[in-house]
Amino acid sequence: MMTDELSKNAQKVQEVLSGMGLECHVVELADSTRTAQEAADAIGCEVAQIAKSLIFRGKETDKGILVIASGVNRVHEKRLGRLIGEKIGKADADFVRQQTGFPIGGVPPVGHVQPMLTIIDEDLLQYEEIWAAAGTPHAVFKLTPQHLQEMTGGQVATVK
Ligand code: 5CA
Repeated sequence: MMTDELSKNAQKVQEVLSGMGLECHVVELADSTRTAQEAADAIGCEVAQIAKSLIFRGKETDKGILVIASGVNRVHEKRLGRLIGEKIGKADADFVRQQTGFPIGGVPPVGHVQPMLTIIDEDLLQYEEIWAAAGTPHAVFKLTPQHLQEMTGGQVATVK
């Protein structure tokens, strides 16, 4: 079930995608897409096909780090720290909002107020189609892993 008009945040994400010349369409669903499990249930896809955009925080530099992970994977923080050369911690809701401009549960892979170092979970590359959040806990869009790499310039790595 999609609504005709997108909410403000979802519209913002749609504009970013269109501005990049991508044929991606944001859809707003009646059901919650706040978590990867809820998003998969609402869409009717595997949880592993959900590209969850997670924000971490560099403990020394205080920089935001974006990890786009498969919905089934838990990010191994020590491994991620070794990869980027800095110890990392979890971001709280305020930090997420400050870095991305979006609320937890709706953080998209692109269109953030602060461009961030981006890591892409290699496990996402095996799927023909994946789904990402689009600005609200009810908005998502479908894309390919190739599109995800192009739009974010992210580094593909093992994150789990
Ligand atoms: N819309 C869905 C899938 S498209 C979504 O955004 N899923 S998510 O997994 O990327 O976003 C939820 C994530 O936000 C959780 O995995 C968790 O890492 C983070 N999170 C949830 N609650 C909090 C909180 N209170 N503080 C910090 N991070 C949180």
